[in-house]
Amino acid sequence: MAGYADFVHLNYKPKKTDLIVSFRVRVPFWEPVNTSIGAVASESSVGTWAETVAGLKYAHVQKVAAKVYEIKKEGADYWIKVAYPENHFEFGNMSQILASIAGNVFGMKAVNALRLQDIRWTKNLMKSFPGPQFGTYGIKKLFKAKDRPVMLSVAKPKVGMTTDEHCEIGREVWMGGLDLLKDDENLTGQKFNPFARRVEKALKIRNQVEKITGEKKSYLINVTHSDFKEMEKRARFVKKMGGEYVMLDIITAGWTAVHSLRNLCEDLGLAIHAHRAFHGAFTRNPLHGFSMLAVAEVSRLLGVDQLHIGTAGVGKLVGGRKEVVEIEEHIAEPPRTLGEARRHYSSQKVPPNPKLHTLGQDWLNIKPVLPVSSGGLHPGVVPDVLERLGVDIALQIGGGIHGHPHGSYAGAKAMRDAVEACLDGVSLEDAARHSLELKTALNLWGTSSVR
Ligand code: CAP
Ligand code: MG
Repeated sequence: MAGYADFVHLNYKPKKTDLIVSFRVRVPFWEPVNTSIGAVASESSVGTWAETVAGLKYAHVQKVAAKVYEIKKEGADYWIKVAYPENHFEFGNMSQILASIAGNVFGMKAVNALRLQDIRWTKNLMKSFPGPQFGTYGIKKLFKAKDRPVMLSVAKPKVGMTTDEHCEIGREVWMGGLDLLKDDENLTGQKFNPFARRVEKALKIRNQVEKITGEKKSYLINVTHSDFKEMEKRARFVKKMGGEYVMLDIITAGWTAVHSLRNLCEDLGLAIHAHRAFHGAFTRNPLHGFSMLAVAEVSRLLGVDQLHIGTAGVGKLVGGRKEVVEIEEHIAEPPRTLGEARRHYSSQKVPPNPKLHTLGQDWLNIKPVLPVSSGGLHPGVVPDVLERLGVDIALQIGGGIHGHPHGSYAGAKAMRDAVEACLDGVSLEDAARHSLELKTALNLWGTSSVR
């Protein structure tokens, strides 16, 4: 019969048609290793605790069963690789795929902790998802930003301002030189700032600023709602009002919302900005949960155009340099640092990284996703972020603009002057000689990270 340990096959050679998952497993002291590790493959594919389930011996069931084919001990943990025949899954159904590989397994007593580190997708499974509509190069084209970061600011305070106050901040950051205004993750359609009124008023101001500056400006409008019908209504309204983007809190809304919104945005021709609020509940603990790298891969397959990935250790939120650069390399082209020749869009093969236990991936011709770096940034740390993540990113600064002593316009101009200084190879100190706004920001926050 098939006990948990029967799902361990160390001589198995994975096929191209196997989806591969790398897990970190903390085995309870009282559990034999192969039983604990076999349980991960069993409970995430076809098995259960009862070894005498007759159907487990059927050949066609075994054909879609997972197999542990590699086990490596590292300190107190085991790093394992599990192969899942792709026909185990329903093609095009991300919710089912995750219900298998990232479902009950996290709660099993057979493991003390379990972390899903990376997924290597099969060609056929990847092709069953939409991928980004615009992706990095479509977004950069919109703003004529082929050799610079896209620059954006989220209005602060996060929520509570009136629609007029919020939209006036939009005017200031657009006039101050940024490409995008952004709603905060928890601003949707509250009474004090109703959705439709905000969209209408902000886009009217955006049109005025475009005329004055001659520059393309846009707005990341948060359509997140727990009722998809309402979300659809809001996305259609954004289109009607001439917006180019919708923003979605992908984790609190869920993968079905992401996939459905992606399909809708194909019809509407709207780009999707993916905010990842709530991810820290399961990505932060290196011993247990689901990695941000895996979240980023799922987001790319479902087709968001830009995704928050962190600040690589510079800002206020967790997410160290190695981890964030690894994520960037999986959703975007490898970082193009300051001064490097522009890299053309190409299918992107990411090599495995044994140190991080990531599996590598050939992304075929699925468009790259524009990485968004945000969280505790200010003009003084722009060089650090661009040095770590390159220029093919979207740079978001909220408090570091609206906390500027001379207000949001000055804060936005300080950010733009800092970015331009980096692209011109000029130090911020030198640039500040010609920019009172940047000088004031440096006097207040210096060039070090916030806590
Ligand atoms: C940043 C932010 C973003 C975080 C999200 C905030 O504001 O608006 O939501 O960056 O984190 O609410 O904190 P500040 P991440 O610029 O004022 O910090 O980008 O890591 O997903
Ligand atoms: Mg926010």
